[in-house]
Amino acid sequence: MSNWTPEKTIVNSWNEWDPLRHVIVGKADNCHIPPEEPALDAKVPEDSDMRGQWGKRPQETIDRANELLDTFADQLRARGVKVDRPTPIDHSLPATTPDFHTDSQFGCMPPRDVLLTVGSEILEATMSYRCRWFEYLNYRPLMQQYWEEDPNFRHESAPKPRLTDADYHDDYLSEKIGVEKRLQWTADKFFVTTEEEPLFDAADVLRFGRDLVVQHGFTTNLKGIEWIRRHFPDHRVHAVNFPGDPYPIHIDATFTPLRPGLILNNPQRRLPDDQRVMFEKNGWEIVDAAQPAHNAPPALCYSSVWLSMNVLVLDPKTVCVEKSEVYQAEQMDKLGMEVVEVDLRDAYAFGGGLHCCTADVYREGGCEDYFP
Ligand code: DAV
Repeated sequence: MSNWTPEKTIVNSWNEWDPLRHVIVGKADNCHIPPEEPALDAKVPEDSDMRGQWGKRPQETIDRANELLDTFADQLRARGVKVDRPTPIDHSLPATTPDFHTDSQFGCMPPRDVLLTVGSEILEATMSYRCRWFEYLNYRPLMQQYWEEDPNFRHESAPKPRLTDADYHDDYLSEKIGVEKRLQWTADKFFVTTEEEPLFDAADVLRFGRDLVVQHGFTTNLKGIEWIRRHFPDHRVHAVNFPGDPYPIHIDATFTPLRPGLILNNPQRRLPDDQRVMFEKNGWEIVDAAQPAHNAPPALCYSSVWLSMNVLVLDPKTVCVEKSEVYQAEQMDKLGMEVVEVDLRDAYAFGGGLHCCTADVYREGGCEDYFP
């Protein structure tokens, strides 16, 4: 007879700032630039060096990104944070379901896009790109281990979406649209994804204890937000959008809570006044983030220069900031945060910065109500 008994708490994280004790850091192994597909194409800026390219990323960039991610993991361990790493699947394999086919996958970066930790639960997001449909498999060995060890761990997976052409507006794909028109569309909340079925990426969600703040944009639709609301009935779920962003995917280079009462907001992607009410009523301050140190993203990078504000908070007084982002570090210092410098810029192309490339497993503390 088996004597298997799960017995310790492994998974617990309710917000973005309580003291971090256990985290997953992504890996760059075998990452691919996926072939064209509707939602992804809409994100690649029209003048980007990535247009029209696909295939495995150059090996020297993979090696360099892994070197930086390994060093970041060691830095976290040196501060007493337990670090787990995923088990990369073969991203060169095509992905085929009865509804779609794509010739390659994406990678196992960044974990924040796929895994949403809420309390004792880790939820695998639906995802909204075909090339990322199977990405959860990179994390299954860890999920299985947590499940076996932690009797309270809830391993959940949102309904896999069909991702047929009906999920995407084809207007978004026609000829050169131009940034002006894209800005008008995002102000009108007309995004590349339709309301065919619930879609969300985990990185569109920020956790504030009892409240979840979710960005409505390219990667998360209103039905995705409604799905999250029904799935977490003890939470209040708030849809937000940031009209200044022509390519709104993922909230974590736009709106960054640092500690109870303090949030950085991207000055080009200001939270509209009517959506500020819950923060203002509860005495939260929303301050403009410092300017990025760079005028352009690195080569073959999907993200904008605003990865400068994609920081990882270790506790309400300590924050990891990318080493070259000197203005962001200076602002953190003025806000009373101790800054831990992390060299990560050469890994940005793999899907993001310090918040992106991690996923919470355990932070101290419980579920507080910050907006009573
Ligand atoms: O500003 O390009 C990047 C977010 C990546 N998770 C941006 C958003």
